[in-house]
Amino acid sequence: MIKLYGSPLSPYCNKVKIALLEKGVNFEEVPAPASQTPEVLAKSPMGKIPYVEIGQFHLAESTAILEWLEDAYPTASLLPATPNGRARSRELMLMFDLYVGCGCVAFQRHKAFGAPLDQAARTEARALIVRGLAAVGRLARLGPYLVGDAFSYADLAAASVLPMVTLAGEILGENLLQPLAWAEDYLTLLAGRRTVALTWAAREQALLRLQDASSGQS
Ligand SMILES: N[C@@H](CCC(=O)N[C@@H](CS)C(=O)NCC(=O)O)C(=O)O
Repeated sequence: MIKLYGSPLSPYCNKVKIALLEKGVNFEEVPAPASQTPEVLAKSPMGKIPYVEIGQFHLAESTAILEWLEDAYPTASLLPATPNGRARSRELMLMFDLYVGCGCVAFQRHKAFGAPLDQAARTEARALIVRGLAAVGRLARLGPYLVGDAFSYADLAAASVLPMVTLAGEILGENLLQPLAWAEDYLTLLAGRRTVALTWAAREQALLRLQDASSGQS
């Protein structure tokens, strides 16, 4: 059985989890923090989460794991049929991973762990989110999924990052998704998908647990 190491708060872990659920692959989630211990570095060379264990084979980097899954379980494909569609789906996933999600990290750390978030950091992180979402808006062709009529890499990246955008918006006191006219309907569509709903619920629970733990400390 595939073991997925990581945390429900990590968008990269959630990408992989949603893919596993979408493909109906048997897997076990193993809660694990990012770490620089030799044991973790042997499985994840940067010490980051997620990483997976597939028998004796270890693999890190969410996109490499997705591609492995796509090769190993090509039915229930998470990529569109055409080369252009596949490339667009991958491109959109990168917009979420590299820009929108990265901008959200500071807000999530602030919420979950009480990490400091001063005005300069907020402004910089907000700008990255806004720019990334504008890029998503330029590329997306809702049909009703981001690249046509089937749920693909682009959507599982969106499903992993958009809850963080909502959280960042709550902290900033604004709806960061407002420029995307389709965002509300799209979020409803995602919420209705079992694989996404399960992942969002686990994320919410993990956030609440952390907040309870930190309020217990104060
Ligand atoms: N490019 C990596 C990013 C993974 C990543 O940055 N994970 C975070 C948790 S969300 C982490 O492990 N951070 C700890 C670190 O950077 O050392 C992927 O797609 O898997």
